[in-house]
Amino acid sequence: MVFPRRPGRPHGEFHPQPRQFASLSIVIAPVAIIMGSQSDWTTMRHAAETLAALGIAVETKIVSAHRTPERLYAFAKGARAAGHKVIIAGAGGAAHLPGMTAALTELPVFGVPVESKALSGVDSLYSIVQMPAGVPVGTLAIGKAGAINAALLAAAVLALSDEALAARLAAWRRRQSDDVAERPEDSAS
Ligand code: RP5
Repeated sequence: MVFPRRPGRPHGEFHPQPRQFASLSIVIAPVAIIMGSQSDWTTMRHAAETLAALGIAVETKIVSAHRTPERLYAFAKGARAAGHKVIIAGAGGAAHLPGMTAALTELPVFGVPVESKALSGVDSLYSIVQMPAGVPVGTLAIGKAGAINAALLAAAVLALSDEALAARLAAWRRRQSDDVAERPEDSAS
């Protein structure tokens, strides 16, 4: 099945994992990456790339809590039925997207505070991390590190029920360890 590019999806990113049901081939993306603005994509693409490296299908979408509240409601309410298992939500400034999403779905939501120009992402972090008891958002670090770690955390959740993915995640971490030199060199950046 071919999924057309839809407006509002940065780069039309979609990494399909087809599953065969009789003659019908459908695509399910266990992870949805949503973000408040196109400007968040430079950060959130690191989450998409990390998931792609682990062979996990993702759907990416711009969903703004402030500018497109109805899109947010429709997305969050339909997320489970769409086959998503984990949602990664990145936003900057008055970053209500992860919290509002978590309020509208029981799926796990990981929030990535995007580094804002005015306050370097501290505003984003505070907006996301201080959820009142009862509606959790797993909050990651500000910026690229948070986007990558959100993807790795999503992968770890999915790996609980997917042994092949658990092996890929373990291999990814082994490679990361292997890449760390024993001693620093003058020429290394
Ligand atoms: C938030 O406002 C977005 O998540 C973004 O980080 C921030 C700025 O958005 P733009 O003005 O760049 O669209 O909603």
